[in-house]
Amino acid sequence: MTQKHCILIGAPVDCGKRRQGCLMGPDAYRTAGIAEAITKLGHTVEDIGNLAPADVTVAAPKNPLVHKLAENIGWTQTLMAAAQEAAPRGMPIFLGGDHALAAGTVAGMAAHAQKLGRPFFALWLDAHSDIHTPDTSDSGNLHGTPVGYVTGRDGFDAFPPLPAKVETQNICMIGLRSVDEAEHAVLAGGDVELVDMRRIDEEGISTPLKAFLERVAAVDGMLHVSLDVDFLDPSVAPAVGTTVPGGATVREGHLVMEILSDSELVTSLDLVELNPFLDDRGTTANLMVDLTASLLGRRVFDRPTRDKK
Ligand code: 6HN
Ligand code: MN
Ligand code: MN
Ligand code: MN
Repeated sequence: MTQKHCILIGAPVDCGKRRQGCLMGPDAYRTAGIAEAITKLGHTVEDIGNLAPADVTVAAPKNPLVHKLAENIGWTQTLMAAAQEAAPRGMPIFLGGDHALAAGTVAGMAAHAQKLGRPFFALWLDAHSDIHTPDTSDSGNLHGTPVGYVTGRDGFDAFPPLPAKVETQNICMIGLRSVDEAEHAVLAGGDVELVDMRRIDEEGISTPLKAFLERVAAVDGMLHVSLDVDFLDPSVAPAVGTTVPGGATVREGHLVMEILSDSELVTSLDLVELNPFLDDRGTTANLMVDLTASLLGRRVFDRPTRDKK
């Protein structure tokens, strides 16, 4: 694959939910050798270290359950700027941190795409759809809201204004198996491409993924991938607070990454929800690094040209 300049951006976001531990994520990826794995594939790596949230003050949220609103907004501001600073120089890889960070990373990457005049797409690899608003969330945990924010739903008035809204028809969610009622209500009538686990069981994971990638390629789109640890089955990726049984296998995870790699369409990546405190001797951190390596070109064998499609 073409050589990339990968920019590692540590985002120790831990305010998107109550259970603590994701703040250790960036260092767990470094310990698992993410930079070395990427370098070995022939790419260059720059690690800008860990960022900190902007200091903001906000009025009390309408929904009293909402947890750490100001800190979430501060991170959104910081990461939106960091994404736009890094994107012109290479491929940003955001080391999370919980999924609340995607409000900033996705909004920032969408703003960058808009500047270039290119369509922007997002692939959400997750058990959850994360399309709540602070008002519809019944947990008050804002890691369940980043898709709501970037698609311009109402209820984010205290957040930074969106520089570029992400079109719902440009989003594909793969791995779904836990969708709240309020989320179901928006998704069922909408045009987000929804690939739940049943569809994966029946069609295989490559069919819907390749169909989505064809749409991205057809318009020379930029593609952001947001990989939540709980996309994977908890038996192989235990280090996450929101485990849902019946997730993707190790091979399904790698196959997605290998197909994405072949497509050469991915321009940014989030690695989110890793809680090293819950890990089993680094298993999950290592798996996430291996998946990143597959996305960046690691192969057992190259596929013979005659097979290529
Ligand atoms: N994640 N829908 C649940 C909630 O609390 O709103 C779970 C959210 C999970 C968040 O996957 O990053
Ligand atoms: Mn998520
Ligand atoms: Mn999730
Ligand atoms: Mn919920």
